[in-house]
Amino acid sequence: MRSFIKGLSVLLLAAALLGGCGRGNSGDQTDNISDEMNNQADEYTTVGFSQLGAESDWRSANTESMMTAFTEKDGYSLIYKNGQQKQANQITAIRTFIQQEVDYIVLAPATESGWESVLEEAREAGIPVILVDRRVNTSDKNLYSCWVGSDFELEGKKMAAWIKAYTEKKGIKPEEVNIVNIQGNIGSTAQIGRSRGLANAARDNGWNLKAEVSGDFTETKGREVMAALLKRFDDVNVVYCENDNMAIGAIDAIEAAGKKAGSDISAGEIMVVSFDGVNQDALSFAREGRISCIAECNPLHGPRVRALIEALISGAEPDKFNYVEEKLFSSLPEVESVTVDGEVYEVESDF
Ligand code: GYE
Repeated sequence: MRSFIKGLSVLLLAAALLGGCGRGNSGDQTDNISDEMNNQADEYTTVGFSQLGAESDWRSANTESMMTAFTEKDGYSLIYKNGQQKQANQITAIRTFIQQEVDYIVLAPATESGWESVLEEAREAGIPVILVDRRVNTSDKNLYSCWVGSDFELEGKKMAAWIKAYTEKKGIKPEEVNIVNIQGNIGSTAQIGRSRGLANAARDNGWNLKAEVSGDFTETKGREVMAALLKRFDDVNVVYCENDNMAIGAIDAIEAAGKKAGSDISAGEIMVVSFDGVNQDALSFAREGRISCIAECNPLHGPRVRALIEALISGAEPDKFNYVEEKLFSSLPEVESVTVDGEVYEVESDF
């Protein structure tokens, strides 16, 4: 199919060259457009990128990283589609990419389920799919070439280990730890992993996980959900926010209710912890102690996806699952490192 496009381009190019003497007359613009299209088909590796939305600073940084990794100067033509948080939009985008006969499809899926049919269509069209950030849960893992992103459950486990170490150091008993989880979009890999990390730790440590409510990874929803939780419970002392944007919203709600976001739980402060470490305000909050700890989630996947595509182009078979390394950020001196599954993770205080 794609060699047909190339053949067609050659014909169109020949026609354009033959008609070259006509340049400067009224047909000019059309000629330029078809020339451009031919060049694109011939010279560039075309990549269709279905991004799930623009809900957070993490997402914007991720989109930006993709845009700068796939430029024409480096031989790529990137077609970007924003799915606006809707899987249906992402499915339409993938179908459009298939019709456009792109060389590669990169998918950042909103949620894990419901991808079988469209990925099957991409496979039938012979277009490799690379997953970035979140995952899909198809039973056939050969519906995509490979994935790159974070180990979200590990992020959750590291955060839980930090909470455990901190509260122990401060002499707070497990049964006095009253946590609410402001979750990301339900069914997304980031939510599933981070929620699981906390729920398992709460069960194992004997903490009270009082509620789990989705804040859709947005600041507005984070604020709304936290305001409602403060009305529902008067003893919450730890707020686990599955991203920084929701943490910023939650802190707003805490302060609007006349409480203080901070780590001094025994003095009635409400400890907020979160994930990402991309939003500059959140990082400043962490420096000031209004956010007690942030588990880093690295969004700069553009060059990683490009390396995977280049491996595929060269005929290599990249690893199926490619994880990025991440840290914990906290300006509180009490916890210097945490150990999860036998691995030691230093807590970075200089960020
Ligand atoms: O943590 C959040 C974003 O999937 C890792 O999605 C991503 C998450 C990220 O909206 O801020």
